[in-house]
Amino acid sequence: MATFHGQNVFITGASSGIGRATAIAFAREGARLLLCARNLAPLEELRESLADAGSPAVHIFQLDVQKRSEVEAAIAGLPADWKDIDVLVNNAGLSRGLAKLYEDDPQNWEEMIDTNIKGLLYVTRYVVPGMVARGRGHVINLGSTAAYITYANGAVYCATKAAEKSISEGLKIDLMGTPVRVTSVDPGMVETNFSKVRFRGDEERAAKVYQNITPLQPEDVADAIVWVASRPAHVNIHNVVMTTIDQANSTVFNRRG
Ligand code: 8X3
Repeated sequence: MATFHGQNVFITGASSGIGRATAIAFAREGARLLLCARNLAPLEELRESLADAGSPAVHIFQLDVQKRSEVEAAIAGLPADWKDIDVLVNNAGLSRGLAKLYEDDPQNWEEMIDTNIKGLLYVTRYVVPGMVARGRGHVINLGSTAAYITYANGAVYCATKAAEKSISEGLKIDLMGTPVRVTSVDPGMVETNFSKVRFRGDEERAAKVYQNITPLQPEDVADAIVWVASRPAHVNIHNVVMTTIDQANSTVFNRRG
């Protein structure tokens, strides 16, 4: 029997990158998939391949995690057979800009703080009570090596990931006495549209980020997420810090050539 047979796995920001790869990885393990993203079209496109990969049921919905009342309503309004969430992957997140803090556009900060911190908090707030009530559940937050060492021109992005690290640690403490697990999966550089989003579509600048380096792929991170979620129920993996072989921490890279 597949590891996640009969379990509901909820992934935010599932339309691309790590979220998409995680959906496919859980589909292969037989999970029922509850997926949301700001754009519905890529989720619609993904639906068939998830079924092909082995997911017995997929439920998708449009959600911007930055909007608290919409998050609350969407989770409260889930169909009965999707309400019992076993695994929550708080993946939705983004970076905007790479600039000196004192010169940066504050709009960039709003988007990162509202998505990476507040969005994660809202989803967690409305999903975790059900996990506690049912006596089962696992929250997996997407962190970053940026939480551990701040890099140049990335003060606010790094701060949002440092906040995610504190939130994951605090949530684990608050869940003591319950069987609900908390994990922060903290990758370094991953080849997704992360840099394209950061540079607002500037493909040339985004491509330079991954130049002369072998970055992690979204599937590498998805693999770690499924691994932490498939440990025995009494095992809580707190953090997975992972980078490509060409990265030592958030500031040290081995660029060839
Ligand atoms: C993503 C890692 O170092 O590219 O969180 O910002 S980094």
